[in-house]
Amino acid sequence: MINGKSLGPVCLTGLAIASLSCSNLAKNSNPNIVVILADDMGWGDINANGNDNISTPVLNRLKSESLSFDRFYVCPLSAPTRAEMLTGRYFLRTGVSSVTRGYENMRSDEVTIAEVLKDNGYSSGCFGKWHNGRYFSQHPNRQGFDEFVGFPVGHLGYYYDAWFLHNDEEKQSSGYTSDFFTGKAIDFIERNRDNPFLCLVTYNVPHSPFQVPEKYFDKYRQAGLDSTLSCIYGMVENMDENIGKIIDKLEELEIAENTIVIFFSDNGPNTDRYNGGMKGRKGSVDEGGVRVPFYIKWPGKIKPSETDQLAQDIDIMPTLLGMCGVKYNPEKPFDGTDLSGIIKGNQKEFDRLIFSRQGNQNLEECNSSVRNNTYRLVLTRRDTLLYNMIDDPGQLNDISFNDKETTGTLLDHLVRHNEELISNYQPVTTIEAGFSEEKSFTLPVQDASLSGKIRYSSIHPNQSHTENWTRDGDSIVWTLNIVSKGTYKVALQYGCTAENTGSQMELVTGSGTLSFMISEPFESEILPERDYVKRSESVERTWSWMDIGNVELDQGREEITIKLVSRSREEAGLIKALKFTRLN
Ligand SMILES: [Ca+2]
Repeated sequence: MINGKSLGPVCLTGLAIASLSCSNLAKNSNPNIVVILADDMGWGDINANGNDNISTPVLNRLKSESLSFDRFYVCPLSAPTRAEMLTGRYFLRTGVSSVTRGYENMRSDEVTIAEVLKDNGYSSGCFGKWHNGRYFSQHPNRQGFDEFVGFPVGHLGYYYDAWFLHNDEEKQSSGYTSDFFTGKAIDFIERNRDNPFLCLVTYNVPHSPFQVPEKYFDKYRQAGLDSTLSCIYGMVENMDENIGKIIDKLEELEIAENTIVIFFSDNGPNTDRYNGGMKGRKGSVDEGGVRVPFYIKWPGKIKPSETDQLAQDIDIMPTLLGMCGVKYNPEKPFDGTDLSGIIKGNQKEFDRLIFSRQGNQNLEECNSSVRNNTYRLVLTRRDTLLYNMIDDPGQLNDISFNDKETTGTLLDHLVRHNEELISNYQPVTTIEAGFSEEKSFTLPVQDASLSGKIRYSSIHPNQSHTENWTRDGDSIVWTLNIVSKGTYKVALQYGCTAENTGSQMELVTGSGTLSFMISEPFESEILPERDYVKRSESVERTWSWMDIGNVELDQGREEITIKLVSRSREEAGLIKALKFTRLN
């Protein structure tokens, strides 16, 4: 008996160790992946790209240790680039076409790189800006990321102590956002050091509003740069330091050799500034709007060098799967190309067509372009322009009249490419809610339609609130598709001075009308001024919540309206959002 008792556990322990080391061996053959994405940073915002006014020692070193793609292209705006990176497909196929009002939403049945890697034993985390949909099925947790610490929309209103989502839970951070997201990414890397992981770090800089800790700003201001540039370069330098912390952590954990690190930006620079003499900036389909730095590093596996191979964001997913040896047959075909052969140096560079476009309109109503090794053809609402990018990288001389053949050929490619995309394009702007696993959902006013005199607090609906509730009968309405019937407790996010309390309001849904009154004052305050440049975004304020009662939402199409019935004074207050918490 004594022998039996002591033998049992020994055998079990031995087996457990054997199986653990066996699975670790299998897992460790897959490299970790860290993808770092900047927001509104141009090709020229790196010292190693010829910018003597900015200090980016970490990115300089990363470039020198990487294969640097010097002809790397993304979309003119944020959400489209992110959808293309995540799926390997042109943004219009994914439902995405712009940056706000639901046009940033990616279809939930798109298969992301995180989902594929997860199926292959990876853990996955996303830290920072998401911008491909805020609602339940579009959330990073339902698009393959085990962990999300960030914000779902196009920008934050305030970069200190910001409100963010930890998975589905809303929390308040502390400190400057880039520092905060870096800390969370490092924490994820530490916890996952022993298994393969995908860590996506999506900084929200140097996107506006222009806020950065003082010392970064002061350095550039004292060097004589203007406030805007000082803040932008300060934001980039702070990000550069934070990227250094991530790279140092990989080395400290001794996993750098088995980790692929990628750095790039989501579109061209957000202001006119040094960008290597290229034409265009963020939003433009010219070279400067869509060409960004792209570095890929894998010590011992990727030879540090520079390539002029044309490449783009839709190549990232097929290339990473190729680098990791992950077999995957996409049901929805990739538009991108697996460049792992180019990266390993066993495939010759090749010419190809890189398409760029804005929005979801037909070609006559937007700007578009197509690029190959030699030429860029640009189609605007008025003109068809052709540039020789080797002789004329700044796009100064239109040669379409002299080279009608190339113009005709490229125009033909551009038109056929766009006809196919536009004819299959379907936006996902209707809000989907009421999933059985969904505990609550929030409807921000930025996704509502406003009527009467009610207006947004900024020209950008993103992160705005509504104001000017000054006329009885005015309302705002959200259109939803409710997946399953449920009863919800509803709360209103608002601000209202003591003298403006007492207005009669209504919440109207398909199942009836709920009357309520804003009776509890909340003096909503604008957060302390920390902008270095006057903002076009909404100011950020403090908010309160009030319960307004319970409602039933039926399955199917639902319109949810907040209506001002009768004011007690001039204005009824400020309204930011509605929150629905499921009771059953
Ligand atoms: Ca951007």
